[in-house]
Amino acid sequence: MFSNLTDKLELVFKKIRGHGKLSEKNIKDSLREVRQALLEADVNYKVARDFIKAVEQKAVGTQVLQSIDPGQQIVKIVHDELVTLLGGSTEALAPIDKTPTVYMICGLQGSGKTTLAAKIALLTKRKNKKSLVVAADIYRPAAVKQLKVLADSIQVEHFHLEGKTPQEICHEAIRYAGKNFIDLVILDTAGRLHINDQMMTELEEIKALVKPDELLLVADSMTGQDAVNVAEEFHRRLSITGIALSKLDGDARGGAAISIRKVTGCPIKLASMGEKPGDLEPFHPDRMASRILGMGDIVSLVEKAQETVDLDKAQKMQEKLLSAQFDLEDFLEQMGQLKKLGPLESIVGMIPGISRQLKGIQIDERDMERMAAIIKSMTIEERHHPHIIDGSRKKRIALGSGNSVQAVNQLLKQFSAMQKMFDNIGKKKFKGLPKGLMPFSMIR
Ligand SMILES: Nc1nc2c(ncn2[C@@H]2O[C@H](COP(=O)(O)OP(=O)(O)OP(=O)(O)O)[C@@H](O)[C@H]2O)c(=O)[nH]1
Ligand SMILES: [Mg+2]
Repeated sequence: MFSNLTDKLELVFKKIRGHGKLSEKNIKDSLREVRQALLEADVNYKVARDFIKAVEQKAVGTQVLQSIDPGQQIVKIVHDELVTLLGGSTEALAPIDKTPTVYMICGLQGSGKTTLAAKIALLTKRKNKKSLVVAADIYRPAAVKQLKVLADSIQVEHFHLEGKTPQEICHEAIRYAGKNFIDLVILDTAGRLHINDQMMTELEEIKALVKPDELLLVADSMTGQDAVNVAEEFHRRLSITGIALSKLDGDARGGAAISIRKVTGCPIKLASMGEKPGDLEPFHPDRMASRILGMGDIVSLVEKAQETVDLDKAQKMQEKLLSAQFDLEDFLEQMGQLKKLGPLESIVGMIPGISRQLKGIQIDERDMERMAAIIKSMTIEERHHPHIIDGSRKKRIALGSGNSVQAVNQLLKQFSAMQKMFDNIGKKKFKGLPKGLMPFSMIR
């Protein structure tokens, strides 16, 4: 996420920290570089200008210059100001406290509305509440089916009426939900390529009819300033109540995420981090600021791990690792745990200081699958005692897993290197990580 911007800001901060003492000129020069980095990340120029002004006002004060560590102080001011820019505190979605509560989702074509509908439904299900996803996109032939497939995959009820208008479908869905004790109705509306009057009128009519408790706009963070302009227009016409930023897992430059709150005045409530129904997080301005500034986001990482990883197991694994009793069977299990957490790139970005080290290293999930296949072709004894794997065993394993002997050799080599790593620097390097998070150290 935003790796270019993060890299540039880290460089500026490194320079700032390098000065024992800071002069006003040092600060101004650095802030100019910060501003440049923001503009290159496609942040709205007015937002960037005001941001720098605010930071400068606080930074140039004598307090900073005389503090023990002025560089650190400036980084903190930038961080705090960025948190403010992103909205200050976390804003929750409207409570699900009626039968039914209604969330309406709108946005341009391809922004991620249908995917978001499923993501919210899954989140609701995890809170033991019943939701109904409603296909109100009658224009794109595959749209109804797409939502149905997603809904089936997470076992959530789906609603659609053939031959009716979107307004009728939404209206009927809410009546149906009321009768069937459904807690949350999620309306997936149709998008258009560009904002046009017909789409807006349809959305206005649906809104008037269903009176949604939450009117969410999905803004595609890959589209930079365009997303901000789109949000402004939607907000003007529909008074949206929240923004969901989608595709934050891609190589978005950051401009949309950083500017959208300030420009529209509308809170960002959700962050979409991938294509799967589980890839949704509440938007936390402070954590996002930390990620943007390359400080990682340990809090989200721990939460994610707690949701998906068996922490007891992780703890035992950590002990094994550190006492060098880690074998290939454990390795296989760790890969499985890691995969459950979601796209590797997005996990790596949450670990403080790691993202930069990993720059240029490709993490290929297919590599992991190949390694898993090789280990699965070994006997349990071989997994526990890799040193017994001789030439003929290697041939058998290669054949069994559909790989070459060379690939088996490579895996064994990597495994032994990893064992050594844990013996040497592992303990030192990762001692700052919370308990149970050792699996992440394997991403190296
Ligand atoms: N990487 C990534 N892909 C996403 C995310 N959200 C949606 N997508 C993908 O973006 C594409 C469009 O998503 P949809 O949910 O179909 O978008 P939509 O807004 O419903 O599109 P229309 O119904 O055609 O207007 C799909 O291929 C999704 O898998 C996300 O957060 N990250
Ligand atoms: Mg759709």
